[in-house]
Amino acid sequence: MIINLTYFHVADHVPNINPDVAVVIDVLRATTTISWALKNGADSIKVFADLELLKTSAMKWDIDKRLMLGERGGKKIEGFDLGNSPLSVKKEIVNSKRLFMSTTNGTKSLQRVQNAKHLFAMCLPNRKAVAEKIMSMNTENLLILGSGWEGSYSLEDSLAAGALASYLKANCLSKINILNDELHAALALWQYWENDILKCLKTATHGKRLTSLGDYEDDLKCCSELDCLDIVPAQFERGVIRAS
Ligand code: 3SL
Repeated sequence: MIINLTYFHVADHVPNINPDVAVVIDVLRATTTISWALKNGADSIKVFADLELLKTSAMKWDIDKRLMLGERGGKKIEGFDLGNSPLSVKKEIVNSKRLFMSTTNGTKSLQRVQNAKHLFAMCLPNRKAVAEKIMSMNTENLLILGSGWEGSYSLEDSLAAGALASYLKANCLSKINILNDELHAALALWQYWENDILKCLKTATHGKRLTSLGDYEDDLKCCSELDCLDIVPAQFERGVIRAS
């Protein structure tokens, strides 16, 4: 068996195909927040690129069972229950709730590949869990999609794409075929930073952007942890993600 892997930096780079398996990465911070929210008992997360659609959809849900998460430019949106910090989705807040979520880039990437047969959200904490899930599926083609920042490259998403490819190459019985230069570069990036992930996140433009907005040290630490979460966030219906 062979698994063909491709990686695209941002949603707009993805060709018009409906992949078998897609993995979306937004290390800082959407997919890290999604993974922690599900770990802490959130029922599900519905993702939106558009804020008005989010509000309309949320209003139809029982008020005791819903939370609105919104981030733009790294900050919580006024009027929303939570922003986009993985530290804010505590058990006592999100347990058994439906989360309605929109972020600057991550939710856009999740929407871009929502026609994939299987769609997973990955961050560094659940890299191993997602990789093991893929290895159990007999897939032939895997599309990895980063989120970047407003259409441009981000270091931390490429680092995580390289981390996933590296795990698959080391552990999968199938032959792993790296199909594009973006993923070769991501693998090289992983080899360079794998022993100092936090430093990589702090070096990244988006890490610096967050740091300039306030005290995001604990967020960066949380987002840099590797293989500590056993949660695999998977799309169950269009735009809705649950733990699988
Ligand atoms: O771009 C996104 O989707 C967010 O994850 C950005 S932030 O980390 O909340 O600033």
